[in-house]
This record gives sequence, structure tokens and C-alpha cells, in this order.
Amino acid sequence: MELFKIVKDNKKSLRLRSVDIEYPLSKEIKELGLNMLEYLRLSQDEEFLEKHKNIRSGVGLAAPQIGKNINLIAVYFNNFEENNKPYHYVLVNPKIVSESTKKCYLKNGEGCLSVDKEHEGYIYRSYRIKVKAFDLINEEFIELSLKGYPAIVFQHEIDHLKGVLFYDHINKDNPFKTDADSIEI
Ligand code: UDB
Ligand code: ZN
Repeated sequence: MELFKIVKDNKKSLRLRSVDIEYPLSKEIKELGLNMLEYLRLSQDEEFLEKHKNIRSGVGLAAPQIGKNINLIAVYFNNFEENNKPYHYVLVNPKIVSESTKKCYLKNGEGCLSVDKEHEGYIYRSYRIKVKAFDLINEEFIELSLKGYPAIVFQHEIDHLKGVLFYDHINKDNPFKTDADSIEI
């Protein structure tokens, strides 16, 4: 069973700008969004991973990564910094409406389901963001206030909608350049 084929970063389609989805949402879009969430859930399921050795445990997925250049993302993780608070979202047309000047980065760097090669270095992202979107699970417009790790995951996924990959953000001259007042996670 293969739910999705993940588009790799040698494909130009990953570099396109995605387009907004129109309302009312079609059945196809709802199904696609919920399948993206299900893919992430399964990708973290031990039993599923036993049988699908080639699948990596995903915390987020953007539609361009499954060959659809539309503004749709799913995230599925628990935030270890907030008592394992669950972040399970499928968002239609997500927009970052504000971001802090304060930055943060993952001390182990980032990877991507669409990128097989390792790219070492820090990826500085806004420490706090607000995201407006249509929540496909609850079928309502929402505004999320995110901080730290969740903010990083949502920024990584929203970057995909703009054709941006994590390694685009790595400083080429000094990949591990430290920024005095940014937060390491
Ligand atoms: C991921 N997974 O899904 F802290 F149990 C990454 C991959 C690329 C390594 C599969 C991940 O970070 N898993 C994880 C992290 C933990 C604890 C744990 C599992 N993505 C999503 C992606 O590529 N979306 O497009 C990369 C992440 C790097 C920073 C944010 C998203
Ligand atoms: Zn990615």
C-alpha cells in the first residue's frame, strides 16, 4: 500500500508557487487534506513502519510534495515543549499574518521528506508567528499563535507553498553561523 509518492527536490514542480484553493471546498480537496494527515499519522506508526521500511516519520507535509501545487498543508506532531500538546492540523490557504523579529533554529538542523541528501547548518526562522487559515478538520477559519518548534514546522510547510526548501536558508559561507539573541531548540 502506498498512499502517496513524495516528490523529490530534483523536480521543478517543488519550486513553483502554489495557488489558493477556492471555496466552497470540493470533496476532492477535503479527501486529499485528510489523506495527507493520515499519511503523517501512519508514518509515525511503529507497525506501519515495520512493513514500509522506505517511509520516514513525517511531522508535516505540503501539497506540492505530493504533486499538487495548491495551498494545502498538514501537520501531525506533539510539542515536547508544551506537555506533548498535539498539533494535528490540515490547513487550507494558510497565511503567516505576523512574525516576531526574534529568531529560533533547530540545533540539529532540518531535513525534508522531499530531500534525500543531508544539508548541514542552521535554519533561522521566526520564533513566534500567527497563521490564518481554513481548518479542514473542524471546517472553520482559525488564527493560530505558534511559538518555537510548532512555529518552525508551520514555517517549513508554508515555505513549500512558495517553492522554498529548508537549505535555501542556510548561510553558504558559514552554515553554523550563530546569531546572538536567537533561541536554539
Ligand atoms: C519531517 N521529520 O517530517 F522531533 F519523533 C522530518 C523528516 C524530514 C526527518 C522526516 C521529523 O522531524 N520527525 C520527528 C521529529 C522529532 C521527533 C520525531 C520525529 N519534516 C517534514 C517535512 O519535510 N515537511 O515538508 C521536516 C521537519 C524539519 C523541521 C520542520 C519539519
Ligand atoms: Zn519539507
